[in-house]
Amino acid sequence: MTDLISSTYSQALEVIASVEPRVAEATRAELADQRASLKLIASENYASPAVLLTMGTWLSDKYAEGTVGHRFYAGCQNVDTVESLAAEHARELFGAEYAYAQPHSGIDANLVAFWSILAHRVEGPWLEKAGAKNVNDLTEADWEQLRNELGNQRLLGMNLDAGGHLTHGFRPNISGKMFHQQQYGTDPETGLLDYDAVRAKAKEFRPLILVAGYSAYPRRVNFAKMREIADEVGATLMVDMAHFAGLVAGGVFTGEEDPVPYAHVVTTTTHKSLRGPRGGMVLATEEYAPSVDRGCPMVLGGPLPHVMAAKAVALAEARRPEFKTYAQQVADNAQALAEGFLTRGATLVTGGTDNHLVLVDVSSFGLTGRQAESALLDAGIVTNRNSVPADPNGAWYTSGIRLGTPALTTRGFGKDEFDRVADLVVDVLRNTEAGTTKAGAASKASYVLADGIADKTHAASAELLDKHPLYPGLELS
Ligand code: DSN
Repeated sequence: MTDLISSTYSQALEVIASVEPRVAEATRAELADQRASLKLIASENYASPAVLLTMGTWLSDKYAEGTVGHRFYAGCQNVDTVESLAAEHARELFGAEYAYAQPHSGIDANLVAFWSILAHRVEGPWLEKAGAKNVNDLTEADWEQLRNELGNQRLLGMNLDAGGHLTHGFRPNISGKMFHQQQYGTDPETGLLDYDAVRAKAKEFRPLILVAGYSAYPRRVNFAKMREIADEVGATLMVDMAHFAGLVAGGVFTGEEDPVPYAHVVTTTTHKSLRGPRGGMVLATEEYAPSVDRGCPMVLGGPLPHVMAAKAVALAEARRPEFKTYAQQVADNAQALAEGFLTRGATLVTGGTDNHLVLVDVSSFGLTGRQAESALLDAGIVTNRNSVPADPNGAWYTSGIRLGTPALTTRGFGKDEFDRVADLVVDVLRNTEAGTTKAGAASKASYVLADGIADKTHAASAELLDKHPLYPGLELS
């Protein structure tokens, strides 16, 4: 099989090079770069060759606006097949009543969720009140009123610097403009979610939508409690599980930590811990299904059939028993990484992790997140800077770095290797100093990495990486 994959990719790159050699070169270089670096970005992974190959076909050439069996274009029978398969695998894998495989990304999935909740909760009852069957029956005055009602809804989501995502009501994102939004944070002492505080805020603010989920919170969430709060204030519970979908799929998050039985609408990406193609997905209860199903053309452009096909392949992979082993290892490795940092004196937000990521507060090393991220990159360690709660350095420079285990776990790293990774990261941070601007003023971006550290770290990483090759057996000619 690996010979077949090697010759398939080698020939494909030749075909590409015959038209635009620089694209073929960049594609080759990306493989080499990914093979040679410690990829610790918590939202990245490595999809299987089957998933990658599925994206490179003529399914891409088909327009298929609409939904399965109800398209605005003729000749969509094969797109119907792949979209139905993706949805079926998603329903089975997550135990969801309904799955929508069209969103192109996580942001798109969240937009579909927001608008379908608004359609279900606001537009539907409003049309009834106005005596209209659908929006085409409305007068200009009706439209004005409907627009006001849609645009005056309240959304309560997690603060960005507590670990929430920018689509959960952050002002620069459309979610922070289309909703009256408020945010809940985490306990200032422990960094943990305080459900009583969320409840108090929800009771005071009475949101239409309560959003749970995160992109940088290193702990699990109790979704039964979040649903209880949503019910108490009459809100729709929407959970964005983009980061931890793989841990749900792999049975690590079960019971009250599994959002699917508790949320009305669940959104996800498919390329993070779920290890599929780059894309998004929405799961919903039957009650919300008809409005989610209107995602395209409500807010989405034409679906990407080649990517939906790859989602079907990835979800089929995630239904295999070995995915459960993978997901458990992701969580075990995150524990090992956190312990590795703590034993070396680093400060972690919430003091540890029980999901797939850790958030290191690098201010104790005298650095901003931006300086730490850059120094680590020089040493071949790819992370991303991230705010910590009440971050004095804001969202651009930040005071933290976020590290996740899904990608290197796919390469076969275990707990010992993640302890070594913590060792390498701490060594780089200890040997980095904050720099100054050319004029000698303090700078949140400049840094000085001690001589020899980058080379030493590259060599130590190479030892780990060589033991766990990426796409083993794949050789490009
Ligand atoms: N960009 C993703 C992440 O890194 O968490 C979320 O959108």
